[in-house]
Amino acid sequence: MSGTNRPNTTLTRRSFLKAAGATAGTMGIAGAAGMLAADDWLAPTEAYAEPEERVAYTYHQAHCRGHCMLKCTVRDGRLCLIQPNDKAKEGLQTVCLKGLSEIQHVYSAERIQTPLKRVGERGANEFVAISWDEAMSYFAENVRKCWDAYGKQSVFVSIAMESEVASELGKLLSASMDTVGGIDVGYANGLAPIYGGAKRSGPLGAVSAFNGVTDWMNCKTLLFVGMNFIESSLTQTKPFFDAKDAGMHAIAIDPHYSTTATKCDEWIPIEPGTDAALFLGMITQVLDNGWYDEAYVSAHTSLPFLVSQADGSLLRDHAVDPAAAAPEDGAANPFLVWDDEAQAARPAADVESPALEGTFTVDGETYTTVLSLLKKNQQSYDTVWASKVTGIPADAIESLAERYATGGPACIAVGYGGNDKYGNADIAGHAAGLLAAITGNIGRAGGGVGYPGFGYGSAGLGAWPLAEDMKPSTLAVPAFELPYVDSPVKCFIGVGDQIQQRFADLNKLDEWVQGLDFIVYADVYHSTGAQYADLVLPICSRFESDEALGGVRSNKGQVMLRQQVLEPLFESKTDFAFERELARALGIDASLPKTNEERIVRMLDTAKDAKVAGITLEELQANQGVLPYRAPSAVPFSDGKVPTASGRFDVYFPDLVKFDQALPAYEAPEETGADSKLRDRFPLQLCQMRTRFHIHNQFCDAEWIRQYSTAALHLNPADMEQRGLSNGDTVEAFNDRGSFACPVVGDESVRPGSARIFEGEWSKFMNAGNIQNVTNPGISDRGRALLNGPVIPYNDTLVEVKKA
Ligand SMILES: Nc1nc2c(c(=O)[nH]1)N[C@H]1C(S)=C(S)[C@@H](COP(=O)(O)OP(=O)(O)OC[C@H]3O[C@@H](n4cnc5c(=O)[nH]c(N)nc54)[C@H](O)[C@@H]3O)O[C@H]1N2
Ligand SMILES: Nc1nc2c(c(=O)[nH]1)N[C@H]1C(S)=C(S)[C@@H](COP(=O)(O)OP(=O)(O)OC[C@H]3O[C@@H](n4cnc5c(=O)[nH]c(N)nc54)[C@H](O)[C@@H]3O)O[C@H]1N2
Ligand SMILES: [Mo]
Repeated sequence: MSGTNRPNTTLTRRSFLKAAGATAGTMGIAGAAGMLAADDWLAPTEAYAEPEERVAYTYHQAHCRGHCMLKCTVRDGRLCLIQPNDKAKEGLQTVCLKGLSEIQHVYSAERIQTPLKRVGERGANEFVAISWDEAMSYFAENVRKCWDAYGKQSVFVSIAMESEVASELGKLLSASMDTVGGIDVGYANGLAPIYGGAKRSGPLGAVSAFNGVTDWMNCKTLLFVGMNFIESSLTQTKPFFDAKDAGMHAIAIDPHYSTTATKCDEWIPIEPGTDAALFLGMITQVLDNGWYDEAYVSAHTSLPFLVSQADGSLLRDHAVDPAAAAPEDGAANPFLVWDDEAQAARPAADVESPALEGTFTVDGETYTTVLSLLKKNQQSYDTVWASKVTGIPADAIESLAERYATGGPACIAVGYGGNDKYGNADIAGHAAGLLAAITGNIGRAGGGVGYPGFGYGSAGLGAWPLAEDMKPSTLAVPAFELPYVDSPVKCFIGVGDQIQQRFADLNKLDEWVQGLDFIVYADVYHSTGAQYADLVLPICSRFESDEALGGVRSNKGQVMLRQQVLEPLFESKTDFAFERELARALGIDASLPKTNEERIVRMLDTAKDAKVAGITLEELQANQGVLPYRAPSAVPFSDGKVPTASGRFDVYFPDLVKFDQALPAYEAPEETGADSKLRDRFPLQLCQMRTRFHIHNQFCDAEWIRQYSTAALHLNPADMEQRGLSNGDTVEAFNDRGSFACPVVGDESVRPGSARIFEGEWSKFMNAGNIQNVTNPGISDRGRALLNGPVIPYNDTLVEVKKA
């Protein structure tokens, strides 16, 4: 990796002369040069009497929920100071230690400096440096080979959330794309059908039933369920503490004494993977005590609807045609309820107080209300049962249910980690949504259920119009099943480190990877996935751009601009520049914008959402690259409109009758469940979670961050003692799928019977192997029938641990 474009070659003549002429009064050039010998490409900024300084604004990473707007000071070509952008909205003038660490991290030794072509065996990590021109010809040649031999869907594009504009790459190549990703959809699979959330267009679908963290000011009781907010939403924790100061009672339900649990009023430890049982127990308690809101249930939910005893379908005005192109909604084909006065089944909209319970005969068939069926269903799920499954004392479940139902408005904030990464997460989501629905906590200020978003709704910007035929191909196989099933995919393009992050069971993955024709890795850092690639491409960080403008985004109630802070370091390019180069090499660049500025202006000009429409580039530039949304957001569903088939909260799922899940029915986790046979050999559940120090695999290499966080397996001291382990020992964690090794640390906050680790650690920072060597790729048949497909049950993983 020699001959790269070192930044000190871009030193201006003026600053060079100044550096050369510096005297002992400042810092001598000899001293500065000595200090900088280890990284000789750094400009010796310390040596200048009058530094050349400028300020520019950009946004930082988004996946940690931060997307902080940063004010960056560049001195003599080097990034030297990072502060929050003081024009950002109040409460969003944030930066965390990850942002501050960028002063060092953008210059990390792990940056990919130049395009690299594999020379050794796949996986051996041996490459030679090539030019961008060579890289693009090589890329285009291999894509064409795949197109000719197997068709366009043989090229698969997988994109990290952080990459910019790279989703266009999938369209550009008409490639197969990651539509069913198996990640962050577990709870949503059970929640979204209740409020009509669309199929994964955002994490919880197009609409969420979470009101936004700023609405916690109206909340009296907050449940964090498998949500370590203080670490995984670090820069947006202020609304939480403000609400607590205003009297909100917060409860963390978590197997471990998480950072969030330490900041809550109560911590309720729970057996991993059993959230559904807790919610089911709470529902029974609420129903038995009549704590549900009858008026709300009658008017806003499907609980009064009539279920056929024969086949579990809902009674409608006329029979549903299974072959119909689009399903009929409640306006075209009303859902019926029982009208006591008329002694007949009538459209829900026409009956003010429908029968909530009872069994009725309509046209000779027997029907029961959803509520009656629920009460029957719940007979198996009393609090004693829930206590056995969750390990939470029955009286604690009872008081929790009472507080939630009677101490509202109450909000349930669920995590994308925790139980979301279990095959039974949809059942937990269904039960959580049902609990919120019967207590009237959806569509109400201070209520809500779902993953905690910031609360300004999304406000999409426009898009650059590509040529008509530039659409992704459809892939019948869910992306994460690619390694394990037959598929047409022969070429894998990972934008961001997808091979390590988006699959489980890395050893199995390895076999698949060896059989592929061509693998590309386009990333900022040389992380684990790079080692499998045939071609590695250097993308630049959010601080760098070859043009004055690098991008535009809309998030957390603001439109944000990425200005050029630095010129691209080394030979790196923006995602946009890389895509344009590739399109040019393939001769398909005609419909692409010529510049990033052109693209940004178009995205702003064609934005339709009233919250962002009319915001111009000039206005953004005049306000340090950030502007607040123009219209406030309302509490979702507070207008009484729910985009489900019935227009109400649909808590009964007729499509899942065949899986016995029309109403939530408990299912234990497959691998880690109490009855699992594997428990004898691998007694520890492996919990993988986030840390405020990393974003998945990002910042693992950042030296300033490494002072605080390096790879370690955390065990309860009792489990350490049982295995004869001491703090700092190198241990091997293993199961039948594989193993990894790293230091072990005793930690009282870890639940006995679990081992805990921060996911995303690069292989090179482990003593051996990768966390992903042991993770569970298993998926269920029911999973395939769910709204967003099955989940990768990362946390449903058992291991044993021994001294390495
Ligand atoms: N074992 C285990 N695995 C897991 C999980 C788990 O709990 N356990 N969690 C899963 C979850 S929830 C998720 S969301 C995924 C996340 O996995 P990813 O979606 O891959 O994570 P990101 O943080 O979005 O992206 C990380 C990559 O993008 C690169 N990158 C950063 N900025 C840019 C850019 O501007 N351009 C380009 N091209 N690349 C950039 C980073 O260097 C990094 O390699 O991981 C999943 N993997
Ligand atoms: N700093 C930082 N922030 C991030 C990310 C990051 O990588 N770094 N990643 C982002 C992404 S993509 C995601 S998906 C989110 C995830 O963020 P979170 O949803 O907060 O997920 P985790 O940190 O995995 O786990 C949350 C909590 O669940 C607990 N838990 C584990 N198993 C169970 C269980 O079975 N039941 C219950 N009730 N609790 C359980 C864990 O102990 C942990 O405290 O974070 C986002 N924010
Ligand atoms: Mo995620």
